[in-house]
Amino acid sequence: MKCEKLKVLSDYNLYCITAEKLSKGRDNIEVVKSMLKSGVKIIQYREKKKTLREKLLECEKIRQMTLDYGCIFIINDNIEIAKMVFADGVHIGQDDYPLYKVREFLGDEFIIGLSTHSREQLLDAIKIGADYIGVGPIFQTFTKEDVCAPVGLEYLDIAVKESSIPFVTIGGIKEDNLDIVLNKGARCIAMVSEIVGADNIEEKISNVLIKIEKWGKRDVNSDRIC
Ligand code: 3NM
Repeated sequence: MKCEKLKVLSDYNLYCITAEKLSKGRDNIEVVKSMLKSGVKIIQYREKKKTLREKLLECEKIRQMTLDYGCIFIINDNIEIAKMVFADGVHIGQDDYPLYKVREFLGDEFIIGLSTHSREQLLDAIKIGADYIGVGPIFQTFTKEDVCAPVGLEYLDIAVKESSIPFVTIGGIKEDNLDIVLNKGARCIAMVSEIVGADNIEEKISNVLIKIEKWGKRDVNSDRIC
């Protein structure tokens, strides 16, 4: 079951992340609806400013919506909410609870993703049992407040060569520079502002998916075993 879900992360896919303050007046629910209608297979709920209660209520709705569409649902940081709404997984950062504690709390069937920004963190994430990692920020981004300086394409090269677990490439990725990271070997691409801040989210996702899927078709080794 988890292995099946992880295929979405190791294959050519768009990984969408919410950010209500960048969503041009639309709320998270409306944005997620557009993502689902556009065929997105994995969505992360990321919301820093709301109360736990508000986040729980939104996540309950999004859990049902993602189930209806067969979409994987990951929650950023809030491991308790992830457990309460039976999400598919969580995404944590280097300064959050240690992964072994999150694993203990959520169990083996939960997907746990960890943000990494260096080769050292990548190797450590594999050792401590992350199911997938974030690799970034590749380019400059203003979406994440406490983010480190861009790690550049060099770190992406390292992830392509050395990551034995699925990785999601993130940070400053737009429709316009997407080909650069795909050409380097990135497969699952995370975008925040480019998608939630688009005037027409469905049109934007459609354009982005066409590009990503084109690279998938070119890649004869596209079926990675998890
Ligand atoms: N994590 P945008 S960069 C949420 O490098 C997040 O770990 C990052 O937003 C990391 O697509 C990032 O708008 C923000 O640049 C990405």
